[in-house]
Formats: sequence, C-alpha cells, structure tokens
Amino acid sequence: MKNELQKLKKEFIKGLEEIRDGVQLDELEKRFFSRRSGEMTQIMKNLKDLSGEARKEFGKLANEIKREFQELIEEKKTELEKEDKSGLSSEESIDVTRPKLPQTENGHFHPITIVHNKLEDLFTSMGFMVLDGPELESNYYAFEALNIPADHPARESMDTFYIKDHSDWCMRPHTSPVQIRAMQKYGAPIRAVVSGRCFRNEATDASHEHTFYQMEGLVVDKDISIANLIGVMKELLQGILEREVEVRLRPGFFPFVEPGFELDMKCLVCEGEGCGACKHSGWVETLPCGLVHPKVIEYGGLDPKEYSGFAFGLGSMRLVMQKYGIEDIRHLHSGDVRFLEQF
Ligand code: FA5
Repeated sequence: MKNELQKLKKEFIKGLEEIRDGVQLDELEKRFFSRRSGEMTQIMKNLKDLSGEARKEFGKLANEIKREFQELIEEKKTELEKEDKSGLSSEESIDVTRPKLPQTENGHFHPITIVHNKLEDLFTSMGFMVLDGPELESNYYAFEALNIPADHPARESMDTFYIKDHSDWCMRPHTSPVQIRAMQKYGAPIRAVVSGRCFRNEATDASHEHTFYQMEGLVVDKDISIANLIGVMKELLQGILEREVEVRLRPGFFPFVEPGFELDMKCLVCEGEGCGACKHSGWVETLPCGLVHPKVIEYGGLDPKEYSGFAFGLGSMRLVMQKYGIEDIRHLHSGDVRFLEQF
C-alpha cells in the first residue's frame, strides 16, 4: 500500500508539472479524485479492506497525501487565473526594478522627406491642395502645353531621358506639366502644390543631380498679381528655413510664364562668401516663378481673359542643402548612412 501511494504521488506531481491551462488541470483532478474511478478515490475505498493497525497507519498517510494533492491543485488554479489576467506566465512577469536595456536606433525620415512634409503642411495651412503627377510624362504635357514647341531652345536646358521606341514619352524634367493637368481636372479657382522627382540628362556636380526634387505651385483665380506671388514666396522661405533670409528677384525666362522671375536667396551654407552649393556666387537660384502665360491658361481649358495666375517651381533639394548646410547635392542620394545619421 505504501509503495502504491508513493507511485501515485510521483505520477500526480509529474502530471501537475505538465499542466498549462485550466482544462488540463480539471482532467488531472478527475483522474485522481473522480467519485467512481479516481485513482486516489480507489485507494481511499480500499482502506476499508485493511485490518485495524494497517488501516490506521495507511489511512493517516493516504489522508495526508490526499490533502497535499488538493492543496497543490488549488495553488495551480490560482496561478493559472493570475496568468489569464496579466497575459504573462509566472516566469514572464514584469520586473520594474530591472535596469533599462540600451536604446536601439530608430529609423527616421530622409532630409528631403522632412522638407517636403513641412512644405506640404505649410501650403495646406494656406488652403492649397497637394497633387501628384506622373514621372513618365508625354511630350505634350512636359513641353507643348507649356508653350515649349519642339524647336524651342528651352528644351535644351531641360534635356531629359526618353523612352526607346516611344519618342512621345519622357521622364519629366520638371513638375510644371501638373499645372496643365490640374487646371484641366479642377478648373478655377485653384490653389495647388505638387512635389515629386524630376529627371535631366545632366553632368552632375555639387548643385546638379540627374534625379532631383521640385515642388510646383499654382494659383489661378481672378485678379492674381505679382504682389500675391511675392507674398506667398516669402511665407514659403521663412516657414521652411525658420529664419530671415535675404532674397533677390531678377527677371527670368520660362516660356510658360509672363513675366518670369528668378528668386534667389543668399547662400546660407557660406553666408554669401561663395561655395560649391551656390556655384561660388554667394546666391542660390531657388525659386523660379512668374505669372502663368495666357497660352498655358488656355491649354488648361480656362479663359485667360477671365483668369490669371502665378506659378513657381521650387528646387527643393537646393533648399534642403540651404536648411542643413550641405555643401554637395550628391550626398543626398548617396545612401551613405554616416551622412543620413545626422538628421
Ligand atoms: C523649371 O524647372 C521650371 N519648371 C520652374 C518654374 C515653374 C518656373 C513655374 C516658373 C513657373 P528650372 O529649370 O530653373 O525651372 O528648375 C527649377 C529649379 O529646380 C532650379 O532653380 C533648381 O533649384 C532645381 N534644379 C534644376 N535642375 C536641377 C538639377 N539638375 N539638380 C538639382 N536641382 C535642379
């Protein structure tokens, strides 16, 4: 009888160690204590067949073991209930006194994305829509509808990449085609900005990339003047650079605006002394702009006698360089982690 009890105890302890949830615990309890066939119940029943002294001795032992089993079952029940509430097993419980693990590096936005997000916030706060346009563009939208016919010399300064066997298509050399698309789609009045990649067949240097970013702006309404244009340009530069900047406005030629301007800012990388970022002139050509040419308004499907507008094409990578004091544009797409980690 004694051996039988010890064997039973071993099996019970082993069974208890394997318990992972309430269902398994119920099964174990039934196995040992069910009224009809429980293994412990059977032993208790068998006690009555023993003679006086033996019944006394084994009865005591069996009762002790039975109580021990029941206590262990109760303990296990409480443990499982706790795990259910916290979602953690007892070994996983949170130790608030443990020292903090070293902070691992989080990812962050690329400086171009930071500047574009900020520009978009700035313009949406002034009531502009944020639009998108195709990078692979038709010659019609990239040039012709912008008053740049096939033989116009302006095409040379915007030489880009053409698609083999599809000479009508090109990688857009600027974001201005979206001016036409926007007027055709939304009509007037309209206030919109478009940010995105542009492509040019360019010999790269400290301020030129073959793939670069622009942000186009377009406002078309009744009675739009140069004063409106200058007001928005100033808001833009101060909002993004968060400091006073010296600017100069000079005449600029773009077939799709009349009159056209180049808004330059004093180079913040060298404070006007001259460096690679400003082509050693002390000024950075940042914001070409002007009043939308009447022909372009017509290509957009609107009446130039009724509507006028202004447009600008911000070279946003050059603005990123000015904001962060980057002396060479090629760092921005270099993928060099040592460079990117600084932002
Ligand atoms: C244009 O692209 C006109 N579409 C801008 C415009 C829009 C004028 C609306 C008037 C009205 P431009 O070729 O100058 O203009 O380019 C505009 C800006 O893009 C430049 O001032 C410069 O900051 C940037 N940019 C041009 N080419 C490159 C290049 N290869 N790498 C980096 N930035 C460039």
